[in-house]
Amino acid sequence: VGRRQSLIEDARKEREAAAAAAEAAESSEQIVFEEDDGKALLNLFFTLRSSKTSALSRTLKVFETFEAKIHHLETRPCRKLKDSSLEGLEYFVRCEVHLSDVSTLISSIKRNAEDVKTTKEVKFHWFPKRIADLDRCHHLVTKFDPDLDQDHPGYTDPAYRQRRKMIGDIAFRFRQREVYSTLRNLYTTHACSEYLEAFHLLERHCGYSADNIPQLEDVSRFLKERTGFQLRPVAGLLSARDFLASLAFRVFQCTQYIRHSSSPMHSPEPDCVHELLGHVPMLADRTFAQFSQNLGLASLGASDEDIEKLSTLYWFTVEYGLCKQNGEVKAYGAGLLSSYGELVYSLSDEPETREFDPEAAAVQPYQDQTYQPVYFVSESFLNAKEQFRTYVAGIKRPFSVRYDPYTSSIEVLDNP
Ligand code: HBI
Ligand code: FE
Repeated sequence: VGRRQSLIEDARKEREAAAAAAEAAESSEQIVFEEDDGKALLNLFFTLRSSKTSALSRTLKVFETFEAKIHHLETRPCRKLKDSSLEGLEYFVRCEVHLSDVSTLISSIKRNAEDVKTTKEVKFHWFPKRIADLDRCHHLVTKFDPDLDQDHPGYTDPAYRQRRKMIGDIAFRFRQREVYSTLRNLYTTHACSEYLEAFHLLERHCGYSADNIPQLEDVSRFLKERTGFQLRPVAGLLSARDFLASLAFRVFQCTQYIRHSSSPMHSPEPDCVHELLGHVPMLADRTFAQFSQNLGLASLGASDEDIEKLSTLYWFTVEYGLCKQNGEVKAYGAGLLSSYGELVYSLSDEPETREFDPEAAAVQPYQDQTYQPVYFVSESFLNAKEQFRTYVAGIKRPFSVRYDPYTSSIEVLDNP
């Protein structure tokens, strides 16, 4: 018990130091998201096939990302894989993680490993310490839920259940303030000036606020007036080819659902937080909008290899790009501006940064499970746009394309 107590004590001190540092970095506004969320001891059993060469390093990266303290790690040759052509190792890992990271950590491990089994012991539970913390007390007891409990008097009444669902959704949406306020506090110091300018307009004119999710149509109308971009609802992640093609028409495919409430700070797929806080403000900048459309135009009819390169370029610019402004480095990538953790990380001393070069960025391996190991820094959007023009000239296509804004259509010109 003594050792346990001292571990808890250590963890608490670390968290307090981190919180104090973050607080010092902020201006006068309070930090709404407090990271002290309880700790769990997690036992993980899984198998990694030796044919998947990067599985081990990816798996270890997951532990690193979630700052898991590994207490024990053991391996043995795998006995279960019947197929003799397959070989692997069985792993047993015991580690200490934040309670709120447990489910994301496990699902990340499942992407690389097989036969994942887990057990969890809670070390201590987080509890609210100020009234704003009640945003995080949102775990419903489903016992008497009219949608799930057959004995509920409303179970067979669809109209009643529909009404209950509507009311329930309002309650859940109330928690939006947590993500919004946390990110908003960071923008002043971390976001580029183009982003900040548009963000303030969106707050003033489009219903951006901590307790409101704006309507797609209002935001789309705003963008249309600024840069001609419009939003189009999409049900989820599209293929890179389809997604890039829409950019050629200044159409941005925008998800409308919100991330699961059990994991407010993280979403594995794009959601409306990512689109509205990450992409939309940047699409209101003329140069950035033109750059985005040029990416789209270059993708039309391109080979699979070129699509792969263009989508990697998209990744290191539109999603994870950094840029220089008045001697400082700022973020303009949507993946950064919609993720508290990576936004702070990307501008810290930790990651490697390189000068943006389309040739290099198009083939740089990237991470979609943890923070990026490297970021590309552009001199300016104008500069990036010009560099990209040169890059596109090197892509071979038996035809060229031109966008006609009067008819919103693509003209295909055969090359002589
Ligand atoms: N689909 N709906 C949607 N939203 C995106 O942001 C998105 C996508 N498909 C692919 C993609 N982004 C990028 O990773 C690039 O491949 C273009
Ligand atoms: Fe995105």
